[in-house]
Amino acid sequence: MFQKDEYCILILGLDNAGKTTFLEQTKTKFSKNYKGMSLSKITTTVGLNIGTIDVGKARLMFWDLGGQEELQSLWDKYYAESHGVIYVIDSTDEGRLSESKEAFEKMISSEALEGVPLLVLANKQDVPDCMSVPDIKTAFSDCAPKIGKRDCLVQPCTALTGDGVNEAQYQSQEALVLKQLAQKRKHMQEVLHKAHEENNFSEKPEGKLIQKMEGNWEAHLSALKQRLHEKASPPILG
Ligand SMILES: Nc1nc2c(ncn2[C@@H]2O[C@H](COP(=O)(O)OP(=O)(O)OP(=O)(O)O)[C@@H](O)[C@H]2O)c(=O)[nH]1
Ligand SMILES: [Mg+2]
Repeated sequence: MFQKDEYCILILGLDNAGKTTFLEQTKTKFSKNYKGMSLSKITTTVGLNIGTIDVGKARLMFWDLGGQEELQSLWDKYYAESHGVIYVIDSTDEGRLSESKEAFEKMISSEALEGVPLLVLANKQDVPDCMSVPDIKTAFSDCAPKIGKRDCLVQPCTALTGDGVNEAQYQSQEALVLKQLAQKRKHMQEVLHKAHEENNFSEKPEGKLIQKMEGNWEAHLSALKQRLHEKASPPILG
């Protein structure tokens, strides 16, 4: 039977950033016949909202967590299970941008999220004079070393109207494919190295195999990255 690839995506960010609005908007856009709650009726999340959508061959399961300070300590319970993180920023709230950056830095410092692709949404772009994507990138620029080799994209978004929501989903799906490839590659290498050790080969038999595999993998990866970057504003890391 045909089974979809399933991915868990965390939606994180400070309270009032627009995470639940984004999730509801996403469900409305991607699920036929979904009659969502009125967006104006959404109140602060105490606990967790879950939503599932199908995009192409992938099934994305979103976990939208509460962003209030005392709820942020619960975020890391979900890290180990997640394949991607969408981090939502309120672009109208310059006063809390440094607080948001601190929460972001703490999150990406967690070992459990190593290598997990990140999608940063500069939300509420409908509000005049809000911070732009370049403004937010500048403010977050010193996070680059901590982001490391992870894929990290910053996208403008208006969860309330749905602008940018399709692109956001597209990006996260592509980023997840990258993650999956990276994991496969790591696994293959581990298997090959183990085989080498167990058989005590005098010559490294896996050398060529890994080279071949890496050749394919790199080609696939760069093609995906190309597509990703064509559709998105440049990632934090060039
Ligand atoms: N103008 C504007 N307002 C938005 C947008 N997205 C969300 N909001 C508003 O921002 C407020 C907070 O939205 P929520 O979705 O509840 O925020 P949250 O991040 O889930 O907050 P917590 O659950 O407390 O962590 C609500 O009043 C939303 O209507 C947007 O794109 N534009
Ligand atoms: Mg919420």
